[in-house]
Amino acid sequence: MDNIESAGYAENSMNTVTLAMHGSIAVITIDNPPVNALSLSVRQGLVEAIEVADRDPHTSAVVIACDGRTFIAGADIREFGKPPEQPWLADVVERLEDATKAVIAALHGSTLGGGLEVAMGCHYRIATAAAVVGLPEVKLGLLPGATGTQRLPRLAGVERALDMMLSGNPIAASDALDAGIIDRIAGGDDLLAAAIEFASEMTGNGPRRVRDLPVPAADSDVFVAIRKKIVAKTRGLLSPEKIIQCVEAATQLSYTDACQVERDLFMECKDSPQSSGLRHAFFAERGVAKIPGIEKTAPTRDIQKISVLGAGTMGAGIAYNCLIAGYTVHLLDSDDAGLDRGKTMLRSLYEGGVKRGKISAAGAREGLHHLTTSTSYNEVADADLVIEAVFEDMSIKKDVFAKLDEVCKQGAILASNTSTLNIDEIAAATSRPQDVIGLHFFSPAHIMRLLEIVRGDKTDDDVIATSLALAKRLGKIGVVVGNCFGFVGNRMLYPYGRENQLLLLEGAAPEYIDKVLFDWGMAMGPNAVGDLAGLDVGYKARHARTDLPDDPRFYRVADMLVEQGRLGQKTGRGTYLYESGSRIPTPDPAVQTMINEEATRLGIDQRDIEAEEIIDRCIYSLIIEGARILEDGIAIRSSDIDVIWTNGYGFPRHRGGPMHYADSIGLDRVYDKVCEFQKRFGSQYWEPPKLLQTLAAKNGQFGA
Ligand code: 3H9
Repeated sequence: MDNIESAGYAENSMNTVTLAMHGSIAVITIDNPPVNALSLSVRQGLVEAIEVADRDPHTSAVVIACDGRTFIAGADIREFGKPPEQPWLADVVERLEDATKAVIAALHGSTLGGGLEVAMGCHYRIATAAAVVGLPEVKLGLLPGATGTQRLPRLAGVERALDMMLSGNPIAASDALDAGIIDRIAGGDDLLAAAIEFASEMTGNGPRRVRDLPVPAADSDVFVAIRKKIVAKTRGLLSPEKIIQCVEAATQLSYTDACQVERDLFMECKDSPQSSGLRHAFFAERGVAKIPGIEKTAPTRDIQKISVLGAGTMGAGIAYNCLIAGYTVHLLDSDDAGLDRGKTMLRSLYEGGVKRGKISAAGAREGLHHLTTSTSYNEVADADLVIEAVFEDMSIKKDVFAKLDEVCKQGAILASNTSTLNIDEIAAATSRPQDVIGLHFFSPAHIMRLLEIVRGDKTDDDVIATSLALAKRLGKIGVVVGNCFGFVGNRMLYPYGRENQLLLLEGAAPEYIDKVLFDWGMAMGPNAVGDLAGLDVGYKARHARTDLPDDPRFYRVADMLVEQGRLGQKTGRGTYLYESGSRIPTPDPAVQTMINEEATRLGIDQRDIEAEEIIDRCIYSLIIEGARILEDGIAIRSSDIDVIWTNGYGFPRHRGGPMHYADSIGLDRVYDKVCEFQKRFGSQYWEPPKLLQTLAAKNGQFGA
């Protein structure tokens, strides 16, 4: 292998792109860890290298490959917040395609976004069998902006291309081969050798340019149908509609004109607050694993067997989650009836998994083989991790942990799935508080991605590191939080729910509040959520507290509903009515009458309340509690709070999370609004936190 310095190129200034000869094949290699993103130096290096290879008389064909764990995983997302620098990626792609010699992309790992656009600018594509390819830009509020919206329909057809770009999900190499996106799957395990061989074969064929392929015909019905299909899912998101417009342009305009449409719409998306929110969410989720004082490589404890205590909905969901992640699981309940319920639920979760194609029938049978159940603690003795999911009651939890302390082997991790209770008090029931941690799963446990990892005062670092690794293996995002009532998520839920409850008394109908917040982007309105979760859950938690505000309006409506046996969906009646077996809420005039009468009794003058006030009071109450959580050191950083609310509480991801949302509107404006609410509604709930005041005064941000 020779460098072709004689031809004027060996490597670019940042060493991210190199060019070397393998016989007459020029191999351009990108090495830009961790994911070979298309940073400025890579774009420059690619242009320089292709120029050299193209004019070198000894070069017959060119291979583009990547070092490290993946081919190019996309544009460098960190550059999107900065002024763009030339060469633009679209020009790089065009330059590769303009080459007069065959250019072959050799794909391994994840070829995503701009990476696939580069590959589609090459004349041929070969991939390893394990490679995946996709255009995930939509997940970042973007569209494929380097000719991807024009190239993919030419290769894969309009409908397949729309499906890939609107879902953002990658597809396997074998599917990409079927769809015509790649030309060959490398047989052995030496991708480079296979790519060089492919290049030698293609030398005689020369370039085959995707832009010269026709766009397969698609009539307008295709676009009508796809818009209809995605409308409910995309709810006000900008980029899915723009992606459709780009593909429509591909079917109607010349390649050059349609590329201009793509360019303009890409810039609109890139500069939108939605994309900024989604990009923030992307990096925030990758930031959570960075725990000050605990290295990513910190030692962890070996977890093979997990005991789950409590075979209720939550316990069975956690057990299922652990089983499909490949752990050996033991499920314990106090009686056989409880265990039977848990086993039935586990079986039906497996059946659902098989039906949805998430797991094979053989996999389901195999999974159930790794499950044991018992009503005795003896089987817990050799568990590496115990996850307690019994009633949310401190005295019961203390009894359980005292028992675990007696029976569990030394070094076992003892975790509580408490959603609110003091983890240090639970740990104090054992002689080994260093092994105790909170693992707060969200319901349904096998679906919700969030895991709040609650570190106690004495929790060992390796217990935290093990919990983070466990979250990853369970397919979850683990966020380490401190110990206080409700931790981060539920602590913030209190003021949010409180404002909803006050708004009800002040005259806003439940269905109106829910619609306003749903339209703003929340997955569900707070009243529908309360009915789904069960109003008794919050009731019990509130009534176990001794520090509630002295305010007869505080969660008054929810308390009355529970006291009337209206617990939510499970009783067919909560804030709303539910027909038997239905989850669709119907407003109940009797509830409205009850609220109105209670408002009169409490001396509250009901009024018309604008949507803006509902949004501001609910969302700003979240923000100021988030600020207090930061002041108290309960969250490590504000973006962790955002991850919790976007993944556990249905906060719209395109708004980034409550703290990013506050940063995006400006903390001075947030502070002014909080002061206005303080004047209107009093200091009991609207005292601006010091942190907000300080940051607002210096034009700062929570996320700075
Ligand atoms: C695009 O291409 C637009 C174009 O169409 C048009 C342009 C004009 N940039 O996820 P991981 C970092 S939009 C910068 O933990 P994994 C990430 O932050 C882009 N950085 O690894 C993390 O850093 P740190 C379309 C990036 O193995 C580290 O890499 N492409 C980028 O679990 C490891 O990441 C995408 O949306 C990036 N593009 O998963 C793909 N990607 O260690 C986005 C990653 O400091 N990326 N980083 O925390 C992914 O989906 C996953 O990272 C991937 C690897 C599957 C590749």
